Amino acid sequence: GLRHAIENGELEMYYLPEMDIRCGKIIGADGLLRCNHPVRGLVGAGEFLPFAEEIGLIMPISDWMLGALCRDVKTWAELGGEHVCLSLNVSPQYLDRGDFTEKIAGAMREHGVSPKQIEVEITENICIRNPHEAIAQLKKLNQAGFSVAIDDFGTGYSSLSYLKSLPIDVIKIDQSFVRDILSSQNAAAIAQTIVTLAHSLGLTVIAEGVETEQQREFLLQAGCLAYQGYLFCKPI
Ligand code: G
Ligand code: MN
Repeated sequence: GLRHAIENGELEMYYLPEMDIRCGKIIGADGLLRCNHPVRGLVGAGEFLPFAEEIGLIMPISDWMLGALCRDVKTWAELGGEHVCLSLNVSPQYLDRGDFTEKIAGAMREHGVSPKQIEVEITENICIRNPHEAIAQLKKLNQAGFSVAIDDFGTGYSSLSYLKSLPIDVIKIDQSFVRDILSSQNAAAIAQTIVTLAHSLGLTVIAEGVETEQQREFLLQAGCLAYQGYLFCKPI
């Protein structure tokens, strides 16, 4: 089914808004891939991307995502939307490809989109598979003007020392900490520490998976300035 998903037009981009935690203004959106399968319905990326990686389909699928994201950035601007940054969730295999930066820069030139309008989101684990290669790739992206976010922060295996050497701009607190923020002192302490750490490093921090007003309030008190999650809306 996956092999036919692209030709059949089953791939779709959904966007989960990212908000200023104080005023609720939309500052960006997390670009999430879905497969709208004729029988299974809407399938989340987590369910099919591992297979796509295994059978070598991650390249065409990621190429499709990149094109779709650029088109959507342009459409948003043409409709008179305020400047927001859409994030592209990049799979490790796609980043490993040596020409990633050229690829993304080429797609943006083709669609007339500026690097300021796209943020590249990677999970921490990318960094440990091949740290030297990952650092080199991220530096190239950074030099080309793209901002880079570390997704699901706190759940991977990366060493804190990567934060020192990686040219990243944004840390996204994993939703597992946010989910337990009011019921677990440990989760609360970890979330608070990530916020403090990020700010000390001069990075932006976004809390993921915020579902209740109480969680938002806690994060606001913790000094977190941005969030995403079902409290505002589901991916649209
Ligand atoms: O990879 P990343 O951590 O960005 O994963 C985003 C996934 O988490 C998406 O599939 C999205 O639908 C889901 N998600 C986003 N916000 C929430 C939330 O507030 N609650 C729950 N349960 N899931 C969420
Ligand atoms: Mn993400």
